[in-house]
Amino acid sequence: MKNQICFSVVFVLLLFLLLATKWSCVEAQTCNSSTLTGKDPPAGQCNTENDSKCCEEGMSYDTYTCSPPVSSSTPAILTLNSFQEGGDGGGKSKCDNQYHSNDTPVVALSTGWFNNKERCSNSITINGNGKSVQAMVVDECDSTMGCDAEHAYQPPCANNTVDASKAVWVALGVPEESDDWGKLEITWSDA
Ligand SMILES: *[C@@H]1O[C@H](CO)[C@@H](O)[C@H](O)[C@H]1NC(C)=O
Ligand SMILES: *[C@@H]1O[C@H](CO)[C@@H](O)[C@H](O)[C@H]1NC(C)=O
Ligand SMILES: CC(=O)N[C@H]1CO[C@H](CO)[C@@H](O)[C@@H]1O
Repeated sequence: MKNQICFSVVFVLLLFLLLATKWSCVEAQTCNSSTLTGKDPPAGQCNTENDSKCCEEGMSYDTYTCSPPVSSSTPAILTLNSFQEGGDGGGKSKCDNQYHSNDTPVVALSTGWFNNKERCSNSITINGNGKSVQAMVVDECDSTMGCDAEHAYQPPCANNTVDASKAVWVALGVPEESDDWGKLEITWSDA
């Protein structure tokens, strides 16, 4: 009996050690920041719908593999994106390989927060402009790549971007004429 308890204790300790090693390995998969050099998009290829930025020849753009830590009130920058066909979001959304109407509250998250589709189809709660809205995660706002056809010839995203459909902006009550429209400091959390 005593041996059995001893064995269990050792087993639990070993298991703990194994998990701890695994965790530290995940953490050791460290954040990498780098830069990429912009190229001018082919004529007429960059969609500037609603002030979307296009890459410029020779410009240096920062890239990030990680995002800041997520909490119950994660600071972020809300930007505006069209997830519709032909919109400035480029192709179909990564999570479901579909387009989404501007009237549906959906978002793309920076690469670190997107975390290899971990948050796909989950809702997040966005607080901004004194209001709150829930939106579904459908896409990645790629912080590691950009300035190519896949990314609609736009620069890589920042590491703290919540790129949202028009419906999110409307739900937060941001007036379309205001200076905040298209770029707003918000906080978000997993819903
Ligand atoms: C960081 O990313 C860049 C670009 O993807 C790559 O060239 C470089 O080797 C990476 N560095 C590390 C330490 O992973
Ligand atoms: C996020 O980007 C900022 C610069 O905008 C940088 O200072 C910070 O280190 C980045 N954080 C991570 C986790 O990569
Ligand atoms: C995503 C978004 O808000 N798209 C808008 C861009 O501007 C055109 C024209 O004003 C609107 O029709 C889109 O809804």
